[in-house]
Amino acid sequence: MSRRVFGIISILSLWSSIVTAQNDSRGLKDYFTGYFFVGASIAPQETEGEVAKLILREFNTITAENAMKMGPIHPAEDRYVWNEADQIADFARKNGLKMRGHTLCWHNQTPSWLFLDSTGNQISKAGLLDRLKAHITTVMHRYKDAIYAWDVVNEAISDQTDEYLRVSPWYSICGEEYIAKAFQYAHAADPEALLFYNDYNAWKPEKRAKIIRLIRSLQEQGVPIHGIGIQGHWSIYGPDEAELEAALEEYRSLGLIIHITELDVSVYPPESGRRDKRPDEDDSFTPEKVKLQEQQYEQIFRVLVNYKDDIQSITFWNVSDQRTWLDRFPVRGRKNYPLLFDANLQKKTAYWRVVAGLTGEN
Ligand code: HAH
Repeated sequence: MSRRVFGIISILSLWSSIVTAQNDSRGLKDYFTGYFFVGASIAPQETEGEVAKLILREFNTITAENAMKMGPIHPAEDRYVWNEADQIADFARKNGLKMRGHTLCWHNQTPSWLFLDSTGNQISKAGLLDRLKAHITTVMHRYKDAIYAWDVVNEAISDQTDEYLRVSPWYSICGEEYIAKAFQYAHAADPEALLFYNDYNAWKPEKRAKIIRLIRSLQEQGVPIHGIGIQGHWSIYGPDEAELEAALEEYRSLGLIIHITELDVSVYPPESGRRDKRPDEDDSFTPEKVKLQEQQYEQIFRVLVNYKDDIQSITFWNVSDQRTWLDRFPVRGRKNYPLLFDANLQKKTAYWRVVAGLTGEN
């Protein structure tokens, strides 16, 4: 072989190995280009080390799992704790990731001072709304340059059949009005931010009807709301394709941006009450569960891709099976395997089923 031909072959083979290496480093964000942003909720320590590498390879959007909730970030009326939230926002800024803010007004993980006045009695409606405004304004101003979309109100709808709004302290003290107020304060704090109402079980017809009622009433009042956050806390046992499609059809008719905000596919049937794991309960990831999860992820993404013009972003709730909130909820101490990466941060078979659905590859 002449030196010239040898040289050309070497260059070609080098080029092809570079292309292969680049292809190998593709992540979900690359497969989903042209469909939606894809991301995960994270903890501050995940902005470093192996998990950070995985996040940067796979995702182009993040959410703070807990660090921006009212309890952690605003533990006393005149004190904000910024370090954990800052660490996550800085990770997004430094790496050019999009970021969703979660969450400005929720009934859980609230600080103990919030609903009490200086004498320890329940605070007045005017007092609580002033606090809500101060909180929303301060937090949104700090992260204006990093966060493009906020879950303004989280989980305000009741799960009870004969009840519309959840009877939380927000509702008991302010009535329905706190919801519109939260959106108005948020819009004033950052007129550019996309503002979302976010809730779970949003695919269920009964809850869906209440969410639609709330959003339509906000729209009729001229309240600035731009999106619906559908928490995807789903399971290998449901929802099925028809149920998801019916929900997405109805939500898209509101003319809002749709975000799938908290996606995970539990390997257990849904349970409402909290409890401890029973000693005899098998919490291994059996071949049967593996198979059902592959099928469920494939089916979910088959539907979501068909709604790519309405869905802007999909966020997994946690990164990998190494650490997920579902290891504690609703059953304390029962291991769950709800994500696309295993406990060693490796891609699961369900990952490849999702990718194959997008690209036709295996
Ligand atoms: C979500 N609630 C919250 O929005 C999020 O902030 C938290 O980290 C985890 C889950 C979901 C939820 C549920 O699926 C069932 C009952 C209550 C709450």
